[in-house]
Amino acid sequence: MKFNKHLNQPIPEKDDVRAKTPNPATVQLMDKLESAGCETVFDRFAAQQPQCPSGLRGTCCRMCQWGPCRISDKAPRGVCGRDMNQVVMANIVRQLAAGMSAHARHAHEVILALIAAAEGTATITLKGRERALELADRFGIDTAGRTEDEVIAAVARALLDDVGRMTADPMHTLEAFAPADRREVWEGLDILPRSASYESMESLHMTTLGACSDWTALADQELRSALAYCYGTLYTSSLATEVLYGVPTPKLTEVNYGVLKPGYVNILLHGHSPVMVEKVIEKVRSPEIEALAREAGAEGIVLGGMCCTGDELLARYGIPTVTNIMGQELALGTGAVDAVIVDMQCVIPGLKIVADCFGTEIITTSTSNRIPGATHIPFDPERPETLDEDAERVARAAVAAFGTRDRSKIEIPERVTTAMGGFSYEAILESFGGAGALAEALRDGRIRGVATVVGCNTPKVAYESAHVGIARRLVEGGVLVTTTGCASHALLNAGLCDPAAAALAPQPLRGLLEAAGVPPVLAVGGCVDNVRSLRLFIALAEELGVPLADLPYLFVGAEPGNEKTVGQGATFLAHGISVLSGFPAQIPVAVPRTGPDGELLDGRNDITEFFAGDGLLTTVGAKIYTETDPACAAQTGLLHLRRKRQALGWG
Ligand code: BF8
Repeated sequence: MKFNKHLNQPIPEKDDVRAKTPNPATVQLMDKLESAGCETVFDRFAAQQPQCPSGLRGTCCRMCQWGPCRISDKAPRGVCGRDMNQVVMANIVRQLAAGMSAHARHAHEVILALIAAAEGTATITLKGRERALELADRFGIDTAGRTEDEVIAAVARALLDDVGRMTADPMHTLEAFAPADRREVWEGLDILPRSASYESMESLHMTTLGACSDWTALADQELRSALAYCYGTLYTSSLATEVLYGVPTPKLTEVNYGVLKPGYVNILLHGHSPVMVEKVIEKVRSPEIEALAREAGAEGIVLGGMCCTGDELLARYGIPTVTNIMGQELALGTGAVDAVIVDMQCVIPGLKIVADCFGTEIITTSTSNRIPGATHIPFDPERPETLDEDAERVARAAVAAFGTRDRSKIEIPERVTTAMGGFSYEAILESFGGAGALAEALRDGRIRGVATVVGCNTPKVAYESAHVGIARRLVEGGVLVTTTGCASHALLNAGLCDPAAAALAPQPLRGLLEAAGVPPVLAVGGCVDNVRSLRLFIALAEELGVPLADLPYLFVGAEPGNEKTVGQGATFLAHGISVLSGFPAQIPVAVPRTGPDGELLDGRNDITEFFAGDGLLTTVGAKIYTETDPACAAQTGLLHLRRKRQALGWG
């Protein structure tokens, strides 16, 4: 590990990853790719060292053409006069806006597909009609004289409003799902949002040259955007997907690289939007495509999931997951992958570099995501009538890749892990006998706290070591854990989502989990499904009659990477739930310094004070903890939960 003084933390080198990463299959594949001369994210990260200190601290301003400006002791203001607080906060506001745009585009596609399904222009059989009728009721949609499909289309249009409304009318999802006491807090802070699109626009507007120079107003916009992100992109995507493809229920399966099989057509499903991939699965499982695979000499077809598409398919169908964003190149290193079908987001350009080493076919299916050299068969949400034939073409192209590849480089790590996924909000409550029973277990201490361990991977942390190291210790401390996204893949592959892992929990939590037949880490879905964990937090708070901010809850984002994660953390902060980050965000790290006479100088600054000191704590009741060592991070989390219990008199 090399210590980076600008971050005040060690940075892993490739051998540190080998030594610390929890999945032995990772090391096997890293070695194989290295000896094959195939570069990966680990090599490119090493080549980028040392990374720019100004970028690491968020003090580089590139928001106009007078710059770039680097804020420093020597030059404390940019050319326009912006100081450090303004630059750092503007950068964070822009990151959240970018992440929100990604999720909004995802929501837009899913909702347009829902409208098309309800109006009969797409060949999609709706599997979650009850969810739509529940939403119609929650949104106060008039059902009189309307057919069920017309009601569903009206629900979808209400969801679309929350993605794109340009006026100050209330958001349907926020009104329907946010707790009343939280809404009062947000009203008091004047941070109620209009929609995801509006707040993205406003965030970019406020941070252009000569727009807003009050960093506290930018901080308010960060919180306002977090609420737009939560209700306008997460809720809308997750709920619309449930109406389209059904509400998941728990199912047992096997995961990890070892689910790939030599002699079979191995197809990986990667990205975020469920629309094309659902139809492709239908086609792949048809007798015609299965026959095509056999004609090509394959024994059958294996489907495996990556990133959030993988999380969702595990939840809905028990399709095995393989890996996450930083494992996508490694998966191709097995030499066994014939095709990767990718839609939108978190598909790194490096994927194609490794694909070319092994002859793997990449098929892009989103109009937003092009990869040079890939086969492009996009789903256009505004032309839903071609979905069926396009999916058929995708399935045929994927299977055809089997016959054209060099199959001599296949070496699949044997490791396969048992895992249970599919924990929708309803499924979690049902598993434990309802919200009342679960709330009582939290109050009486059988469950010491509830944490959600989520988010990406980053090469700045030894791959997956923080997710697994923290989650395992939280479980050992009696905490019930939910998970999504790339963290979810790490925990699934580590065996923490196996019901047998209940044995890691102390009594009485162990007994509670065994009686419910569930693992200590509940895989709830993709990143947009973080709202399932949020709904769980809200439901227990309502049962207990205790405000969200007072409960022993924690959001853990131990290996943040994508801009989308900025909004995830801010969402939970805005709801009064503290965040444990395994890595410093791009803000100036508050490092205590030694003064000229050897005295210790206070390392605080306004930005760290806002996020990690009294700033947010006094307004929304939550703060960010940053701990890079997994053991220390878990201790910090457990201490936070214990303090919350003590303040409630729960012991
Ligand atoms: O939305 S956890 S790297 S896969 S952004 Fe992407 Fe991060 Fe993975 Fe899904 Ni979420």
